[in-house]
Amino acid sequence: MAQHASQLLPSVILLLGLVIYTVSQRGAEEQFKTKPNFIIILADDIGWGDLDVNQPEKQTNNTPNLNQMAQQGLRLTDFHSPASTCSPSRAAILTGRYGLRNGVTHNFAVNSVAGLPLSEVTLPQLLQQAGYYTAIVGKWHLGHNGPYGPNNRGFDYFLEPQVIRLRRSVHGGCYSKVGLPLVENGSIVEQPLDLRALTEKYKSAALRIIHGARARAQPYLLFVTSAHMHVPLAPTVANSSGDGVYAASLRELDGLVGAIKAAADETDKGNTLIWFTGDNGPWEQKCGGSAKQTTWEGGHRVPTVVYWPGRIPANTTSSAVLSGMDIFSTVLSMAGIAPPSDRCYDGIDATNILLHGEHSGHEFLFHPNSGAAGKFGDLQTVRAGKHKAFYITGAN
Ligand SMILES: [Ca+2]
Repeated sequence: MAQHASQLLPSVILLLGLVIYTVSQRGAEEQFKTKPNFIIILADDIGWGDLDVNQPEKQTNNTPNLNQMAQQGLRLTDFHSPASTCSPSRAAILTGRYGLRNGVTHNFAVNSVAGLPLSEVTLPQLLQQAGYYTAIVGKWHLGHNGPYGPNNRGFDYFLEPQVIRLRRSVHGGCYSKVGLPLVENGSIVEQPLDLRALTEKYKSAALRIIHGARARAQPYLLFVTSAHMHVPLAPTVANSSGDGVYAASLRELDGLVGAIKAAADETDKGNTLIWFTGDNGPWEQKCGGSAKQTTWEGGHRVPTVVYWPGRIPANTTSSAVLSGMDIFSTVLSMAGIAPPSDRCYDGIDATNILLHGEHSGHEFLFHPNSGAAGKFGDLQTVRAGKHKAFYITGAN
């Protein structure tokens, strides 16, 4: 009898293993069905007023898709980038922490050896660990060497024009002839990159990611970090000049947003959150002293629209004081993921503001110096309610 039982044992273990595997697969599939997808679109150097509906009196029509997204979702009118330049803002968005905590207070340069400190835990890392497919399409700017690249910081996939390697051409200060590489998962796939064809590449990669994740029934994080509206502006519309180039670039960015939204709606409408915002304000040439790098409003108040049909009430506006750092806490909360408890976070969970019409944002929101004056990263401007105190201003 004992011998008979011992002969049966391997079969029983095998059967049990199959049952556990099947149940766990079903469990994973059920989980995927309920986990929302997240698309975060981060424009570069975009101005608050570049969104048509933020300044209706100007009667511009450069952002019809974003206008429609605002009409079908929530427009946040008092939303601020966490810093007034690229790298510190992106680091804070992905970690939910000010640069003084996450270590990124300056822009990384072509000769920077490191990047976002490896001790930092990123939003894509946490989502990836929870079963999400994670992808970044566009500018990374948080370290381009060795372990500091996107694949090692939580992204399964990246497609990045390495703008950090951009150098001015000697031809009259123009940007026309640069050896800019397009990098996909660590390999150069095009060099020099044709900037005028870049938006189409962003679009096809983004749509491939959305459709691919849907085909696998896997939730996803798609982080689209377009180089629009950062110079050099290179819209596909030829022969533009002056303001025409800027407006054409804006319309191109808006078209990209529209294509991504259409793909999200087509594949998983009602289960996909789209959050559009900017990494910092525009160049000084566009808006005078209140520009990127400064802690004046133009430096960090960015156009922001959040869209989730069926979950976020349509055609709503909130003036809650919010920050790009809140994306970290809010997305994790919606995905049912708790961030590591061994560190402090500066972002807040804005779920109730997005989904339930609450209006209580940050009681205090600090704006770090981003190169205009004072020490990089120091919090020397603070917002409290309708008041804002400057301790060091920089440009006027
Ligand atoms: Ca920027």
